[in-house]
Amino acid sequence: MTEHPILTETVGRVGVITLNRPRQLNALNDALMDALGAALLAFDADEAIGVIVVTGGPKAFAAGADIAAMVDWTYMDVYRSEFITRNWETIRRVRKPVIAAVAGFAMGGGCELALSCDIVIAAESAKFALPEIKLALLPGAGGTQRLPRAIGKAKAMDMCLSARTLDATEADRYGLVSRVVPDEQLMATSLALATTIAGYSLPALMALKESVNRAWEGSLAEGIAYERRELHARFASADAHEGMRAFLDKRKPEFKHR
Ligand code: CO8
Repeated sequence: MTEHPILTETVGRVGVITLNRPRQLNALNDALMDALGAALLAFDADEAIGVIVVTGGPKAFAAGADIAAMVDWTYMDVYRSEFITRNWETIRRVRKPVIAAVAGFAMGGGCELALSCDIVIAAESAKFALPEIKLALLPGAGGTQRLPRAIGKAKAMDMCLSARTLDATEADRYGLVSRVVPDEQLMATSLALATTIAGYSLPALMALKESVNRAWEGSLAEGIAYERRELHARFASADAHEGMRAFLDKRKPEFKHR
């Protein structure tokens, strides 16, 4: 029997979505992203729900896009299938507040998923990185646009160009997360916060969320469209396929273009 890539439950007026590919550290394949999008839209439309919490497992929130799925994709594959556009625009359409409850790895697309949420609660074990450059790829789900807005250009460039990982304390200091809590308190804190917010007027919450997003989005749409084409173009490069293949083979990549 195939596992469902996400699990959903409701706790009072809070809709909880749990990413559920633990053996792949919740790598974000199309099935998971389609299910996540559908669950977000269902909770957004559900009058009994005021706030949505997205979480992963104790080891990983999500380790990024599924490298095993992407390794043989060509430029035409990602261009024609509208890789990312199809799923990630859904997250932006959600009008209710979305809280990311992050423990363990939030890498690549996983970090970008957290950045797409309205509030990020990090467990002390949380680790954030945009390591796509190690695969000769680049962040393609808003990372190059949202990260500089969240933590400033200098720190964003440092993270993206070096692929280095931030622990929860550093992420908190940089303003990448809203607060840090002990791992065992992650869900209780996130649910308590979500329950408080869900007690407020929903139309006011939605207007407030939209208004805050206006303040930081600016020309985000143009930036994201540009970023996406650049990520698609990576699939025309031998280095990207070598980077992904080397990861799966558990060896050091041999890039042609250095
Ligand atoms: N894709 C596919 N499988 C993965 C991924 C991934 N991103 N990450 C981990 N796995 C798999 C591993 O291959 C391994 O599988 P197996 O047991 O079959 O060998 C299993 O999960 C456990 O992983 P590790 O053994 O590597 O666990 P470690 O604790 O040693 O290391 C790390 C954990 C550091 C997180 C490591 O797994 C890692 O570096 N993962 C890759 C992180 C990465 O490069 N992420 C970026 C991917 S590219 C990307 O996100 C582009 C964004 C585009 C937009 C997103 C659209 C959805």
